[in-house]
Amino acid sequence: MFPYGAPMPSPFVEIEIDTPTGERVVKVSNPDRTYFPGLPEGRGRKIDLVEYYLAVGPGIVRALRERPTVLKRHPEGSESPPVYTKRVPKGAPPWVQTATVEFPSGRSATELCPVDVAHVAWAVQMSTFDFHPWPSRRDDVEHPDELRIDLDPMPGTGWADVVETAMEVEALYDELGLVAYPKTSGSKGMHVYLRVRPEYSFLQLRHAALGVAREIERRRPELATSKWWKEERGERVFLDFNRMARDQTIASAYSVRARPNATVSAPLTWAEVPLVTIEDFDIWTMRERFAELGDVHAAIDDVHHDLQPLLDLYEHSGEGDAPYPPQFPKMEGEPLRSRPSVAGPAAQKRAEQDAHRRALADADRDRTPARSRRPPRPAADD
Ligand SMILES: [Mn+2]
Repeated sequence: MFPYGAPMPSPFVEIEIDTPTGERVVKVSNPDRTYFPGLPEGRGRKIDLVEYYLAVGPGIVRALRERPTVLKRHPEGSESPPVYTKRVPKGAPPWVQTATVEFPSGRSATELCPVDVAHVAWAVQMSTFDFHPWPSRRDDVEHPDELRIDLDPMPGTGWADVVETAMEVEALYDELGLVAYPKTSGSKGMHVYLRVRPEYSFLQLRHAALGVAREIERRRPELATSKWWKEERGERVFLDFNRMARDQTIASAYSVRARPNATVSAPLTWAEVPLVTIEDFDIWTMRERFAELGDVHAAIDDVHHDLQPLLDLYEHSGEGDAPYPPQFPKMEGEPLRSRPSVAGPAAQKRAEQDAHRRALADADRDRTPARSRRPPRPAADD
């Protein structure tokens, strides 16, 4: 049937998926390909990833719905480097929804904009492991509705410290009448999400994240830090405010991480936070949990909060803005982007020259043909 020299057809399965706008058929090629070689035989295949996402469908759709989404793909499996895909390729099925976002350079990208679980399955066919949605939605991309506090354990700290820091964030929010939602990152840390009214700028959300980070540091200086420079962080949990810079993203709830045991970012209740570990939730245990409990973040869209109490924290800190990540041009309101240990008149001069060069390069880039430049990548650790 396939004579010598003729290409073997690649195996595939077709999955029929009901959506609110009709049935979609997603073709999954090479369903038996191993994506997680660290899992037992037949537990970490491509088709297992598809079936996981279908099993938590309402949860992953709630996390991604109407959000421009960057796909973190691992075509060669969990042990290979990721490919961050911002642009939906030509040849996507006609029902695939997109959203166009603009970058400071003036360039734009047409990103996947999931509206149902068929979009998620199609992304997994494209070897997507985790989903990195914008904190805003398609109809108003410049006004985020999701404030994300990202807790990263620094060397010398561990999960217990992350948990303690998360509970401090919860105590602060509780005092302010804010209802927030915690989840494991699926990697090493934890994320705390707050729905806000979509009427604030990205800069305001960044300021709010900085306000929270500094307040937690003020309350628990031995436990938590808001310092951008690693030399100043010490053995503390870092509240990474730069995740709220425009065009920075983190892995969504239910996202599968490229870790040997296929851990996932697990939505939690606050009561569960002190009782669990990252490893409690993988593509198999989360399926069981979801079948039993459903989405424990199902109410996240019910209340959109006023951001002002957190903006007040930022103002009261009196410290102004903080440095941005290295790939950003000099940003409005940003202080000297220079490590304190090298700060001084000479460093000041160098930083000003760097900023000048970045500004020139940025102006230059605006005249450069789009395809010659790569978009900034989300940071690898979140
Ligand atoms: Mn993180």
